[in-house]
Amino acid sequence: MDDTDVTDLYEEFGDDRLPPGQRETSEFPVLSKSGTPDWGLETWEFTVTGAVETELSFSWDDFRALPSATQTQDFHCVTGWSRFDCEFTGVPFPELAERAGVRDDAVHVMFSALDGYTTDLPLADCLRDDVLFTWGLDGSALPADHGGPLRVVTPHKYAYKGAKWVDGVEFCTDPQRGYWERRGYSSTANPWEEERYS
Ligand SMILES: Nc1nc2c(c(=O)[nH]1)N[C@H]1C(S)=C(S)[C@@H](COP(=O)(O)O)O[C@H]1N2
Ligand SMILES: [Mo]
Repeated sequence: MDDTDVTDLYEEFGDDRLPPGQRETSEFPVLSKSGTPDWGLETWEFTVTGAVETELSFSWDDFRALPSATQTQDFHCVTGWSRFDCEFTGVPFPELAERAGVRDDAVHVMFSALDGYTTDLPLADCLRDDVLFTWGLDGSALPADHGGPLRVVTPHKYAYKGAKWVDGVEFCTDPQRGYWERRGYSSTANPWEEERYS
């Protein structure tokens, strides 16, 4: 499979691959607000709603039939660790956006997840090929603790912008705030500007 290395995307934002105040680790810690939710692939459903021409709904098999990409990416946690060279496989955000047809009045995106987690980003921060709805990690199925069957990864943002167990994406005509954003974390979350808190 094609593997694109996007670990140089930091050049858009700063001089160093490791953002300020971060330390590199080869571990992949698990951080979840309330543990790993239960799910079953037979009942799993993913929806695309809001300011779109066509709202979409996918079963697991439908979702897995979408065109996918494998990318080597870095992962930056707001608590201070970064894991380099994660190999993620999944569906690029623009692929889904194109299928739904994003309306002109959409400006923001809200992701929702099976554990009740939500997180938000400006639309422009989502319309990037490196924002992936990910089901594969380092050549295996994404482990449930890390958000399997499906999570979002956002290599240009702190990792709380990537909803684990993602089950929906809503296009919004106004900015909205997600779970951590309502509790004082940055809406924009650019690691190279150390946008940790708002
Ligand atoms: N659904 C959901 N997604 C989530 C979280 C969560 O609690 N629930 N935590 C976020 C936070 S704060 C971080 S740092 C990353 C951690 O991802 P990891 O457990 O794979 O390291 O997931 C993010 N996505
Ligand atoms: Mo986090």
